[in-house]
Amino acid sequence: MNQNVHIIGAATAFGQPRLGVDLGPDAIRYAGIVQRLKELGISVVDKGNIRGDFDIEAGQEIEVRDDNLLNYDAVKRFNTALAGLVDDTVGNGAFPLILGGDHSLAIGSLAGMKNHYDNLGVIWYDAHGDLNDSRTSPTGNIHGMPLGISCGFGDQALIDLYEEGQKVKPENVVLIGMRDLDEGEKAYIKENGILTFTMMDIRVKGIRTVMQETMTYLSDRCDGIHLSLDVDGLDPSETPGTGTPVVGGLSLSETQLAMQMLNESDRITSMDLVEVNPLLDDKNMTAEKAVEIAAYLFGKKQL
Ligand code: 6HN
Ligand code: MN
Ligand code: MN
Ligand code: MN
Repeated sequence: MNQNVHIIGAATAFGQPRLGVDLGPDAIRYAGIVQRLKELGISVVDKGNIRGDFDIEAGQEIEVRDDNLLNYDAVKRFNTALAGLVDDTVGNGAFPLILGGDHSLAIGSLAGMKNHYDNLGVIWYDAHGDLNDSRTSPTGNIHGMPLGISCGFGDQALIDLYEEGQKVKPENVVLIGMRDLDEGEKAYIKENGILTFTMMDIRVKGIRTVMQETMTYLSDRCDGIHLSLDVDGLDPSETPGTGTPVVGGLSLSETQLAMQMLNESDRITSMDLVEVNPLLDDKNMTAEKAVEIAAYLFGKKQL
């Protein structure tokens, strides 16, 4: 693992309707992310939150369009800025740790990674596939679309964000923790043969086997592996502070084991840690779990 981490606060809520997820990066900071990684011997630079004309005002109207892509312009501008920061971070030899913020930020983080990796693998650890486009989305919320967009499916300007074309090949994607897939997403997974581990698969095989199969699958075909971890991949009893919780998820200890295995693989190049919403949380416990998850990815062990 790259021992040189740059934290990028992606304080966006534009991809979904619940304000507060833009406070996620600061909630994770208050839960001690910098100190915890430093204790593990990691060099950490906190680059702060993305600034610009992105401020969210309380009570602001959602930009409603007739094409089922809510807050389209803000999502596009925010992700263009994020892509540039991620690109520079990797160019400087650091590991980008992107704190969210809603999951639409993965459009920007994957676009920034593309400049450095032609065959980037993506582990999407989430209750959801985030593979909708404007036609299949039941909500119009762009946080349900970033993986589809990055694979070249959906709105062309979002696909071409930062750099023209598809950022990730669907055959380089692994979905883990799935339990709330929309019909269009199921069809996309089948059409593209995306390696998918539902919660049912995890209950049958165990997380250890699932992670082994994931890394065996990605190792040879990919030049880097990006982990996009949505805290709603865990069960809401573990991570209640998130906007779209789904019961029946992964436990913290399963997630710790998964992260430990990813640490040992030494292949992870970058991470999104997203959908922490302190306004929906109980005493910041979701941000604290997020810190614990990151600590295991960077080498924390129980003994
Ligand atoms: N997330 N599939 C639903 C939708 O609105 O497209 C939920 C998406 C949730 C997205 O949790 O990042
Ligand atoms: Mn999710
Ligand atoms: Mn649903
Ligand atoms: Mn997600």
